[in-house]
Amino acid sequence: MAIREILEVPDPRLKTVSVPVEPDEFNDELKKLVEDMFETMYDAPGIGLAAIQVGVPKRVLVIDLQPEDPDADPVECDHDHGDGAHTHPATKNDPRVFINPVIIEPAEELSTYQEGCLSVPDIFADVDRPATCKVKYQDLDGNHHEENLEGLLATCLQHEMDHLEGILFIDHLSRLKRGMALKKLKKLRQAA
Ligand code: GNR
Ligand code: NI
Repeated sequence: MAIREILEVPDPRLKTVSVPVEPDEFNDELKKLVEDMFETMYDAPGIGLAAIQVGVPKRVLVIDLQPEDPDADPVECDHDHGDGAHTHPATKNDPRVFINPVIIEPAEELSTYQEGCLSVPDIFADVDRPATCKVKYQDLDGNHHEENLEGLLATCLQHEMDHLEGILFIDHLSRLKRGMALKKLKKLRQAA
């Protein structure tokens, strides 16, 4: 496992349209990519990551809405496995992998979340997106799945799927707001 470098604006590679993972590519190299993506995302920390954000233009994304907080106190386990008292991390991880995802039914109803992006650090802005969506995707073994998503998971998946098309959340803002966001980012970088 390795933490990879996350590309940031204005890196032109973030505008790449990613290519599908082919049937003969569901192999150890793909598993290694996904492992590294999780490690990179947890380290950042973030709740989602698209492969292009680590420079790999493949239609692969990972999401975990409940990353383990390394600073949180562990909690006492509430049941006995016969091995005495023990603790667990405070939050449970829920790692999700979506390969070649396609949205088949976006809802008409929109919801608004304040979004951020590891490739646009320290900038946050409200984005409207379909509140729920049905997605089809493949898992690491190449098996096909369909699932209805809602809430933050629906939003995050759509944010990640935008990355696969070379689109960033700031591209959903008005020209004025996008300009202000990029100016703020420039200023923050100068201060750093
Ligand atoms: O960590 C992230 N948080 C987030 C918050 C609201 C909507 C989308 C996201 S995704 C982002 C990580 C990231 O940049 N993924 O591409
Ligand atoms: Ni992002």
